[in-house]
Amino acid sequence: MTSRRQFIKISSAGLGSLLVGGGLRAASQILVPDPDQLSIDLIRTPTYCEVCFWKCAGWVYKNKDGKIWKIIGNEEDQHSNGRFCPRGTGGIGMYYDEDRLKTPLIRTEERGKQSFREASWEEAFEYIAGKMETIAKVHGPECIALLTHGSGGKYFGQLLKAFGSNNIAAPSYSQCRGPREVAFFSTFGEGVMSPERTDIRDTKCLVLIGSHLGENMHNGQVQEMSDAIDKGTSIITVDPRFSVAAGKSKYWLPIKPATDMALLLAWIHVLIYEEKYDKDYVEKYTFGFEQLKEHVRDMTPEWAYGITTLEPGLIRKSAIEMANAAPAVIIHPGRHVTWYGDDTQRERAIAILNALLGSWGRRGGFYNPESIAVPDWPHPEYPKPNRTWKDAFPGQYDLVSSSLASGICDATIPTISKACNFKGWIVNGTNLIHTFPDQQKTIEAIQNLELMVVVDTMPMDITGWADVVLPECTYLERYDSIRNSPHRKPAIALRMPATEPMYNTKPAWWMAKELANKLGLEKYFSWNNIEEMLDWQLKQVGSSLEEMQRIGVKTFDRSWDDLYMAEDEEAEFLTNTGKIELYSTELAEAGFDPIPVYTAHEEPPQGYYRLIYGRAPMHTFSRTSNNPNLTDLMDENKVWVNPRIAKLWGLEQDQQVYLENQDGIQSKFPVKVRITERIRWDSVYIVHGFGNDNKKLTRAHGKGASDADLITRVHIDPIMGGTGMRGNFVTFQFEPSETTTGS
Ligand SMILES: Nc1nc2c(c(=O)[nH]1)N[C@H]1C(S)=C(S)[C@@H](COP(=O)(O)OP(=O)(O)OC[C@H]3O[C@@H](n4cnc5c(=O)[nH]c(N)nc54)[C@H](O)[C@@H]3O)O[C@H]1N2
Ligand SMILES: Nc1nc2c(c(=O)[nH]1)N[C@H]1C(S)=C(S)[C@@H](COP(=O)(O)OP(=O)(O)OC[C@H]3O[C@@H](n4cnc5c(=O)[nH]c(N)nc54)[C@H](O)[C@@H]3O)O[C@H]1N2
Ligand code: SF4
Ligand SMILES: [Mo]
Repeated sequence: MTSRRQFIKISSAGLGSLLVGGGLRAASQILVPDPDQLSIDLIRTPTYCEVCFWKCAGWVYKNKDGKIWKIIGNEEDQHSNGRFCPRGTGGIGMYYDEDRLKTPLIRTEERGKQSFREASWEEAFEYIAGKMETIAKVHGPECIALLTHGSGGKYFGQLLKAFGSNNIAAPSYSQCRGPREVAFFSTFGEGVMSPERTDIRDTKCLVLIGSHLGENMHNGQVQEMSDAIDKGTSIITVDPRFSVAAGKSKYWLPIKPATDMALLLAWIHVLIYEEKYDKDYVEKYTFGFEQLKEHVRDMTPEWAYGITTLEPGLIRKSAIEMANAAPAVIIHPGRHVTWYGDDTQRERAIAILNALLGSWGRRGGFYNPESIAVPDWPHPEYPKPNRTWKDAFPGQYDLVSSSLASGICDATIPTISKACNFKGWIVNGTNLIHTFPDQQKTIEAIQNLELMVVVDTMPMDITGWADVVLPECTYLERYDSIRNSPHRKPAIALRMPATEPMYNTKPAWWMAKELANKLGLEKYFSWNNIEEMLDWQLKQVGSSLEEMQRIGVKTFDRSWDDLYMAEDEEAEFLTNTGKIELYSTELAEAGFDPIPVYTAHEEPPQGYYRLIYGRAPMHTFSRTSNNPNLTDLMDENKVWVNPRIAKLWGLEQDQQVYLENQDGIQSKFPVKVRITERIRWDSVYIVHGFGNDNKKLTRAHGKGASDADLITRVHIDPIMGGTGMRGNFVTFQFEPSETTTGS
């Protein structure tokens, strides 16, 4: 029987070990306390982690010299339950990384040459404010956009709104979870949210479709999954790759990539035609069952077999397994779901399956999360912008509630038809060169800007394209916005500085406030200092800065006893019909398929393999690629190749190859081959976040290959504008081509 020990263990007080990947040292080993230090007085301050977006709350400990020593989870925190993942434990490396940005920089040569001179904060702000004012005068303030991922974005967002632009976007929507949010909204009238509202703790059957928990280390979910495995929960994993989760699964469905829709429709067929769905729930709460039934009439497991290569028996058995567990079953919606362009529809199929099994609103299915509203410091009303990014896409994306980061990028390239061209970008905590697909397009957009500001902690590929680089201090050296993400119980968490910022670095809130002063917008930032502002905010929700500095996390009671729907509850859903829409009236009105349809995707040409990608437990994208603690555990990615294909090409284990895609674009750097049965023959796999091309990254530069270099073909989701990135195919090359631009 599988057990938690064999799965993955999230470190308890930083001393746990990592049991994947074989032969890896524990993340904590390098941080294990020096025995001499154990007796000394430790000073601890609260924080929440910035190494990924799960935002675990923890404690930062310092030694008697006042040096940051270790980080451990806060026991009160629902995101971490007192335990950090290997990346969070290694987060200290962000602070100690000697390659950090140290002072503001201003570009001296043409963009992208990466030549800068050091500047004072005053000079940097003068430069930025001057350009912003010119752009506002000539083109309108709306032509400045904020592209942001991470905590400090809140303050730059306030600055931009005060300036007159609402164009604030995160790649975690258009390159990540947007399709699932739109799909769940159109089905249930609510989104999945972050952290996901999946009740893995109490589930009896967890179905993972490409979602690779265990490599995707989003903490609370991984802990709940490992406990669930201990309790005998059955896991069903659909993945062309034998993932860590697949290794713990009752059923692994090694699907042919890009065909998941056929499997989902066949599962729906089995549940309906073998009468395994939750009849009471469907009758009481859903709309469009008869249409759905008719729609999937011929979508049998035998039909899906021809498309997915999955045995019909396996499709049937796995569907029955889910039905037997219902309603304590989760067809996990995944998180990074911008795959093939029909992603909102695939997510709709997932939502429909959950509805048929009655898992939405049920224990062991999806719970109803609650958060606490923390009011903003009072400020005058923001000016009303005349235009938004949506004006660049007339008649499109009506169902999209958040701004599209990639939409802003597209609308920066001047064309006659686009009504809103962007002239200035403020980029905060997002490495857009590797985050957006189609790098040439990103670079073309940047080359059309009149102002490009990058706020970052590290010299990354994106900072190389900036006019002005603003060095932020790390999350361990600053206050930040209050974390108030939804969870089983509402809670807040505080991040405060454990120490003074190193070098000439500053927090985002300070930069935004200073820029506001320069732009004559000081009335929007009328607090004297961040402590005053946070204390005021915290007092509005019955706490105070003093209390939060002491406890770090405060959990509140729910205002309603509605974590799950009550049996026979008369529930009304926030959809057009007030029901869970198996047939989506909203999609129908907008001219899209109201029930998901299977469409075939392009196959790799002869000699090419589909490029798929994912996460490694010890890294977060390029965010950690230079982190001294984490590069110690993994300092490059490898390309996973099936033995059959390795033989065909005469590839050896660890041989270096270049990958070249269908458009003749080669990886900037060579990557080692990992020959493994764990990947289908028709695909290759790499971990995202490597192949960085900034020479100032002494550990990460040129290590491994970037999947983003090779994603030149993008399949845009017509419903929500997400960028499908898995329709690219690569072959092997043994020499760099002339166009290879790595330096
Ligand atoms: N090809 C490809 N593209 C992808 C993905 C993929 O798997 N493959 N994944 C997609 C997904 S799921 C997502 S969510 C996005 C994520 O995309 P990003 O959020 O852009 O990811 P990172 O590469 O981690 O870039 C983070 C940047 O923030 C900087 N940073 C770290 N800490 C701080 C800080 O405290 N302050 C500031 N100001 N900066 C900081 C880092 O140095 C780095 O430059 O990418 C998407 N794009
Ligand atoms: N350690 C670590 N954890 C992270 C992150 C990180 O950077 N590092 N990033 C976080 C973020 S922002 C996100 S969005 C999540 C993303 O993580 P998830 O949402 O869990 O996964 P994806 O990135 O969508 O998908 C990766 C998996 O999809 C499989 N796959 C590829 N093509 C197909 C296909 O056609 N069908 C099926 N069924 N499977 C396919 C791949 O083999 C791989 O196992 O991870 C989060 N957790
Ligand atoms: S999951 Fe890990 S990296 Fe992400 S916030 Fe939590 S401790 Fe940090
Ligand atoms: Mo993501």
